[in-house]
Amino acid sequence: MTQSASRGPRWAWPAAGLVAGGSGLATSWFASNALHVRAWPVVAVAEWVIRHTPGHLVETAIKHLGHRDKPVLVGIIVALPAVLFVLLGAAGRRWWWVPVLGFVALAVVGGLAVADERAEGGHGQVAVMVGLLTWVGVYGLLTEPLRYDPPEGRRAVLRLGLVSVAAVAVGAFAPYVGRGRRAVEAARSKLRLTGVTAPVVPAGADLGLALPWATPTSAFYRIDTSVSPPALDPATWRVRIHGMVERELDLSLDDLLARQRTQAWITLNCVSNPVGGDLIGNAWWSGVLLRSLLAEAGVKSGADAVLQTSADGWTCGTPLSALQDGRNAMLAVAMNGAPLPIDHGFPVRTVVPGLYGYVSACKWVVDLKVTTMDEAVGYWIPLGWSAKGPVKLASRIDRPASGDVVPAGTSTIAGVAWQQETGIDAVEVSVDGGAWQRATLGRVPDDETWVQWRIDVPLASGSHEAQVRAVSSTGEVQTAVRRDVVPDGASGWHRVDFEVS
Ligand SMILES: Nc1nc2c(c(=O)[nH]1)N[C@H]1C(S)=C(S)[C@@H](COP(=O)(O)O)O[C@H]1N2
Ligand SMILES: [Mo]
Repeated sequence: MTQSASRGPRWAWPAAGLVAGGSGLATSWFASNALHVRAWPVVAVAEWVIRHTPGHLVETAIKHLGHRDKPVLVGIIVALPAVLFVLLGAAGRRWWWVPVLGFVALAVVGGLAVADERAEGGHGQVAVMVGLLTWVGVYGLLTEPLRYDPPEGRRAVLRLGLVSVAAVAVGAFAPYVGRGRRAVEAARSKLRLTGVTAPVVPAGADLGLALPWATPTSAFYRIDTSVSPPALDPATWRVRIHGMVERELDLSLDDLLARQRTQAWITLNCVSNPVGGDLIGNAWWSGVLLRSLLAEAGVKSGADAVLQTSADGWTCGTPLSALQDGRNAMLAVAMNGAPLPIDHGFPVRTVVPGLYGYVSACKWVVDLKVTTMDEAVGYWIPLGWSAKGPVKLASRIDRPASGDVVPAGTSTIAGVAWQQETGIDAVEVSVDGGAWQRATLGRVPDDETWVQWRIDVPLASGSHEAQVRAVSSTGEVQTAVRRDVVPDGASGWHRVDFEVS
């Protein structure tokens, strides 16, 4: 190599950086799949960002990006290195060591994020190393023809093309190796759960006016910190119930299924649900009551909480009382008559009516430690959320929606109201600031679900506004005081503005 070398076409260097970078991501993705490591370094970095973002920022992200928050985050976390790959590749034209140093620095970031994944062993670092070796090796391979004097441009282009095709192939083939999500999806579809029945909507519960009373699984909201949900093999899944108990339990799925089963309609909702929001759903859950499992283990006196841990290291602390009183708190194996979808916690998750999901509804649950409330500090608590999360009394107008234009005459206003475990006694609607009028309620099997309501009001043409408030079965009237979702759930009346034509 001589100093006077032209080093080939200028664009070939950043292109080599980009293709080498992409190749490393592809081979590390392949290694993660082959080694059954959930946290591909890119995923690990994305999850690290989520984990270290204060609660109200996560909240803002959910508000502005809706349910696209994670695709957006992964997009950013892939786009950012892409820009770096291009810059590093270009710099390599003059200083060979810049891309090498850059690749090493990126690998260190990935390695630290993987190390910070609580549920991941040393395997994750193998994927990081594979990626780094690919980066350096492929970059060397792609730029080698450019280092001759005169540079062999055609050979460089050929290599760029071949390596790009190979990288895409490796990336695309990755999900087919190892016991990844696809294999678990197959095991899930083969799973036959006896005693799990299809949901039958109780007569009179669905008023047929707005959203369905029973939320279809496909429309059920999803909230978790996992960028790549754990794909757990039902054949090897186990849950351990330990801590302040007389007899530790260590159960396989078959062990769990051999026990007395329960089924119930339960409405689950997220503490991050804003007034009028849709982070709430009602499903038919099948599983085993936690109260009987805890009785079997024998809770020692002095315990007042259970620290739940998922396969991906997420945790939540649940008051023992909510798991031992009469409610249908369960380890659920099925949702709406079918095995839990992977995204909703397959093969087993916890469902506790009356508590927000962040303190109770552990998906992919693998560990239940009976302990005390000050020890059971879950994932969200240090990020600014309240340690206890009982569901607040709330209601929502689903029809009309804000901005709707409805025909003149009698208008139907309809929606839902909820306070699981407490129950709804009445729902009241005020139109254009007028007197509160009682709505008609749907019938519900018990107080563990939301309640639909409707009211018919004659309205003249023009702009109108409607507000709703619920009254609980203890006589509490839903507060008008507006509170943000942090730290323990939103409050305030939902209002819609609409036109009558
Ligand atoms: N493993 C795990 N379980 C989890 C979470 C999580 O991030 N990881 N999020 C919780 C929160 S905040 C809610 S509201 C519910 C949502 O359950 P869904 O996604 O099935 O609707 O799951 C809970 N269980
Ligand atoms: Mo949540």
